[in-house]
Amino acid sequence: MDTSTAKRHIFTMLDTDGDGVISRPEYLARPARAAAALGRDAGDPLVRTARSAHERVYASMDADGDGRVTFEEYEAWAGAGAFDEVCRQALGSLFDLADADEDGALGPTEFTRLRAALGNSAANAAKAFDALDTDGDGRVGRAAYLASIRGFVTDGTSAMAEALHDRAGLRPA
Ligand SMILES: [Ca+2]
Ligand SMILES: [Ca+2]
Ligand SMILES: [Ca+2]
Repeated sequence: MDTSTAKRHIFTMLDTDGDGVISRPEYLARPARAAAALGRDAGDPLVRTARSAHERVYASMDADGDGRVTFEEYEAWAGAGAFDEVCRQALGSLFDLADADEDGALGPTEFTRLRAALGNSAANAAKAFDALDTDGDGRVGRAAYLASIRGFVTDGTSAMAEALHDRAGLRPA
C-alpha cells in the first residue's frame, strides 16, 4: 500500500471516536489504556515514562498547537523523521509496559494484550505476532517490533501491515 493509505489506517486507529480529529485526551488515553490492560498503576515509573513520551508526540504532531490533530496535519507530520524523533520512544514505552520480565521481548500473551489495548483484535494481534516472530522462538523483540511499525509508516510495508488494518476493515494490497 502507499504511505498515504498506511497513514490513513493509523489515523483511523488513533481517532478512537471517529470524529475526524485526534484530540489530546484521546491520544493520551492510549498509554493509560495500555497501562490498565497490562496491570500497571499510574505511579509505576514506566507508566509515567509512557505518558510523557506520548505528550511529546502530541506536541510534535499538533503543529498549530490547538489540541486537535486533523488528518491533513497528521499526514504532513508522520514519517521517518517524526518516527525517529518522538514516535519510537512512545511505542517503545508501550512495549515496555507489556514486557513484565524486562528481557526486551514479548511472548504471544503479552503481545496480544498490548495490541488489544491499542485497538487491534486478538486475531489480528496473533497474526502480527506470527509475522514478527521470524525465527519461531515464541518471542518478539523490541527492535523488530519498532522496525516493523517504522516500515509501515515510512513505506507502507510491514510484517504487521495486515494486523494494523483491522480498525479500518481493509485487507492488505
Ligand atoms: Ca477523535
Ligand atoms: Ca492542530
Ligand atoms: Ca519479556
